[in-house]
Amino acid sequence: MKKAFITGITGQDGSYLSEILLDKEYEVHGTVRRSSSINTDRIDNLISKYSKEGQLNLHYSDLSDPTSLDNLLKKIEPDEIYNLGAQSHVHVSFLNPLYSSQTSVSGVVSLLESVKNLDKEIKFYQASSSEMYGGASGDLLDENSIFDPKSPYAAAKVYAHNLTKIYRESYGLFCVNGILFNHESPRRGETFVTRKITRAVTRISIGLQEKLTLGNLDASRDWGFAKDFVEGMYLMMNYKEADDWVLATGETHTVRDFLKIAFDYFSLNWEDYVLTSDRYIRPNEVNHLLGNPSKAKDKLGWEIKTSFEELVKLMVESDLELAEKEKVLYENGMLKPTWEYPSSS
Ligand code: NAP
Ligand code: G4F
Repeated sequence: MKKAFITGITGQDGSYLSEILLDKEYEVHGTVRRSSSINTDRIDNLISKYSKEGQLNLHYSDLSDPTSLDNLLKKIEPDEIYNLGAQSHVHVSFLNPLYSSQTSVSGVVSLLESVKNLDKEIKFYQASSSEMYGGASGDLLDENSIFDPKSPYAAAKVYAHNLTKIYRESYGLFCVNGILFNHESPRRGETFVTRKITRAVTRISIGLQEKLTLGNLDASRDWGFAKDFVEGMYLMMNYKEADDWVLATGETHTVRDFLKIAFDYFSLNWEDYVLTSDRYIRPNEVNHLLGNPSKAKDKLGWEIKTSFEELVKLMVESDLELAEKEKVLYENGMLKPTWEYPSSS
């Protein structure tokens, strides 16, 4: 039985990756941060199914704590490490620049040093990001495109990406960078723009919310389905050699395009409901991202199974179920309809 160690197991990608690895009979170990309220909702179904027999194990840790990570790696002796943990919200990284940077930077140094010192056979995956490109060129971006980070988040990701490559080249470690373009799902955090839209439109459609306030509607992103992308992580780690890989759909769409499809689902005109505010405008913006996944398709056999339109639909349908459950709480007087929700980022 192979053992995987995942930082960020409670996040969107950590939850999908755990499902894949548990299904392949891995023993999975993940780090969770202590918080005042329980933050394991994305993996609660997996905890119920797999933790009793010890196939899924959670450990308190934090990427800012090298000793804790090193102690865990010594104890667990994993075959593979997936470093998915990060303060992953780009706008928030302008508001908490040191914390956001330190999380990514300190985590990658600690983990790579531990691998180098403990066991050079351990494979290492780093969650790199299309944000590193900066999005100014309008080009089709691939593994050889230039990085031009526009946020504290992206600058820290460039550092982590470079360090991963440096440890691969300097010490012969199996270190992989997955440069993933935006990927979304019903498990996406509610303050990222896609989920913010699907939560809002479904609540609006049944009378629980009046308006949705957003920032830059002209931004365009190469948006795919998280489950498809996480399958790519597994393929990268099982390829014959470690490398840098772009995962993207090869299509780009604006925030307006996303709004139109989501509101059309309910035959609503998005312009009647959407407001804009400077509050959601970033100090520096990544305007346009479009990736070229040819290398991953050709060498890994990786493929996109879910189109942009299907992604919007599956997120809307999942959030509609959630909104209908919320409606019951409203009808029982346990919640009150709101102007909008959530109200930040
Ligand atoms: P996410 O849903 O925000 O999950 C982030 C995870 O990191 C959560 O488990 C979070 O724990 C954990 N975390 C945050 N700060 C931490 C710290 N100081 N120490 C340890 N863990 C910490 O992000 P995601 O969408 O799954 O993305 C996974 C990774 O891929 C991230 O590194 C992200 O930057 C990167 N990435 C994402 C995309 C995308 O489109 N989704 C694209 C490219 C790259 P809590 O649950 O306690 O908050
Ligand atoms: O959904 P977003 O916050 O995602 P962003 O900034 O592209 O970052 C995500 O993808 C990256 C990969 O490229 C990851 F590395 C990163 O961890 C994260 O997962 O914003 C997308 C676009 C931006 O241009 C933003 O300005 O949508 C625009 N936007 C417009 N109104 C908004 C809003 N974004 C948010 N979060 N909230 C708004 O109200």
